[in-house]
Amino acid sequence: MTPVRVFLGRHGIRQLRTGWADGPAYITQCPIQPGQSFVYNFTITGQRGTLLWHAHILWLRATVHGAIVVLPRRGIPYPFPAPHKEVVVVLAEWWKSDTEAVINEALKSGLAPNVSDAHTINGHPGAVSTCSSQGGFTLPVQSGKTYMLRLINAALNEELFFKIAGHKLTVVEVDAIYVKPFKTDTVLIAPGQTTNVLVTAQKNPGKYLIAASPFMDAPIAVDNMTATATLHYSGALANSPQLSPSHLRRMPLQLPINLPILYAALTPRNFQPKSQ
Ligand SMILES: [Cu+2]
Repeated sequence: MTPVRVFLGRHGIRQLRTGWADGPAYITQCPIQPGQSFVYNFTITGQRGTLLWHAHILWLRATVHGAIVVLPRRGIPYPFPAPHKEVVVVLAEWWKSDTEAVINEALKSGLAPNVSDAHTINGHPGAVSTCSSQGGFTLPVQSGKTYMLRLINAALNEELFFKIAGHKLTVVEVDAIYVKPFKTDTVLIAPGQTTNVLVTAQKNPGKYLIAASPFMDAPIAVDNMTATATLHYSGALANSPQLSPSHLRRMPLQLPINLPILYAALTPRNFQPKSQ
């Protein structure tokens, strides 16, 4: 791979008095040259929540990205019951080709860039017929416990639906701002955005499909691959036998009903919580 210059940006961090260290390359700062290093030194004041950092030059953000988790100040609780566990879930895209070649070709031809070959949930596309890794990301849960998923859309350009079969999601935070909690089947997240959801393992112990698929309401090409992961119950409900790993493997995967399809234009509008 050719060495490339890179610049890292943090979405949503208020860079008080360090604004020179955030923004697109060549505007507020020169990119970091190959072989060089740069330490971003900034103070986060009065902020907490889930945010995204990614490379901010050309299309390097396709793979150079990650989560920023700012916890509340010590002793200050969440404005909702504390979850049993917190899990970062990064949704992204995957290309077979070099993404720099893809964007350079588009800039040269003036045509839309090629779309990605798969979507991913924590780096895995899940059960995709053209991919040798069939496993995908697994979210282990214990019956009766509540988990907070810090969902991040790190895709380049695509808005993504997120859904877990049989389980409601309670949205508690969007873009590092607490919201009045509301329940939904499906979350829609735009690139660069984050959503924290609570999910309680209160269904029959088993395996449930987790899915991320794109939303597009314009007649342009889009990667229409659905990324999948699995929610696994590892504990047992009171009065029900402990599930052994081999038993769990044999259980049928519970599929989500009504995963929004591409061009499901009504869904984003329906997703708006009712104002009260
Ligand atoms: Cu950005």
